[in-house]
Amino acid sequence: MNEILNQFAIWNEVQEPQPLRIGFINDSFIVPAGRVGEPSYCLQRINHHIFKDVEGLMRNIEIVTSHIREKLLIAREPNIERKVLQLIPTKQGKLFYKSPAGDYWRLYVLVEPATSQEKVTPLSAELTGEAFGRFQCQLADLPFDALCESIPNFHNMEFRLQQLDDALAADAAGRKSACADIIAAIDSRRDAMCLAERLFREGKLQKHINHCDTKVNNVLFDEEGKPICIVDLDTVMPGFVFSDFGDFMRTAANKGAEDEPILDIVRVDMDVFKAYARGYLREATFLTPLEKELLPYGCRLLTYMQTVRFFTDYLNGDTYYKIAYPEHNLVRTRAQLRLLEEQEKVEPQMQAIISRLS
Ligand code: GN1
Ligand code: MG
Repeated sequence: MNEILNQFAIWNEVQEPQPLRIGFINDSFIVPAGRVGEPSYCLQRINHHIFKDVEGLMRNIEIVTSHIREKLLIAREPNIERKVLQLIPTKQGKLFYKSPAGDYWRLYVLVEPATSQEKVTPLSAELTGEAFGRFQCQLADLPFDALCESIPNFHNMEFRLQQLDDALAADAAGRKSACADIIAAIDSRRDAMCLAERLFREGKLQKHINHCDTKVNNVLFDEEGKPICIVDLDTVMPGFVFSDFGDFMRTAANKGAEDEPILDIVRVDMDVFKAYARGYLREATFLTPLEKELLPYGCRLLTYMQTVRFFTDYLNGDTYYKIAYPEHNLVRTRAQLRLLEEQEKVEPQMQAIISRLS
């Protein structure tokens, strides 16, 4: 491990790296400072099986973090080092180090003191909405194609349905025949859910730089419970703004869990919806009228997309998502499908809230 650390251009003495048990995708280690007052670091091994273009991914992160840093500098913001992630290059000036073993490593300055949250309250949802709205706004003047897709077609609904169709045709795990109701529910919504891709092709809708993993645990909070920094930038890439809005609502504005087995618990949490939307719209001042109008659609879109992704993985025999028990992906699929139905019921209320806030 010291051999790896030694590749990076750090100037202070540090202690032995300690494994950090966060996230399922990369392996993270804290590298504590040798002396009080000097920076500590976060060392990460990037999962290059999921992120196949590490070079492109790291370039994305560098573009995004320097763009935000520049904005903060111009605004003469204090404590910039806590407000945007800072990559430490290697001594060769590269953004990552590829070890002789073929692993990819990167180093960030640790943002501290900071905490993260797994669950939202309406108050933290509003502050998180501001944080993600500000993040998108800071990046809104970057051309969307300045970044590559670190996972190609990640939030492309047409592509996700194609993957489902391939899984249905192969039926690798022999699970299809028992799932006719799910297939029918997905099929009846296909057309409506590919609207964004169609509007984009027709030139009626633009892409922006999105975070693409807008969960509350990807926001760091300060000692007073205020968001300071957006983290987990691996999936930052071009996309539709309402996808980020929708993915937060899918994960946070749900009274049940993402894999809730008791479907009657799954309901839209309108207090969280309202609070996040209020915070988000306060900061995301760059939205067009169409993008605002499509925010509730974004909630349905991301929930539908997750239904399709979990179901595809179930049909494939659980090859992508980690599962805790054999039917886990099926339970997840049904829970997301129920959330989608609940979102459809409250869509007019969601629309009314967005118009009131706009
Ligand atoms: C994955 O690992 P996690 O929870 O950050 C997935 C997201 C899904 C989510 C579903 C790279 O994210 O897109 O929405 O699971 N990330 C990737 O819980 O596939
Ligand atoms: Mg993540």
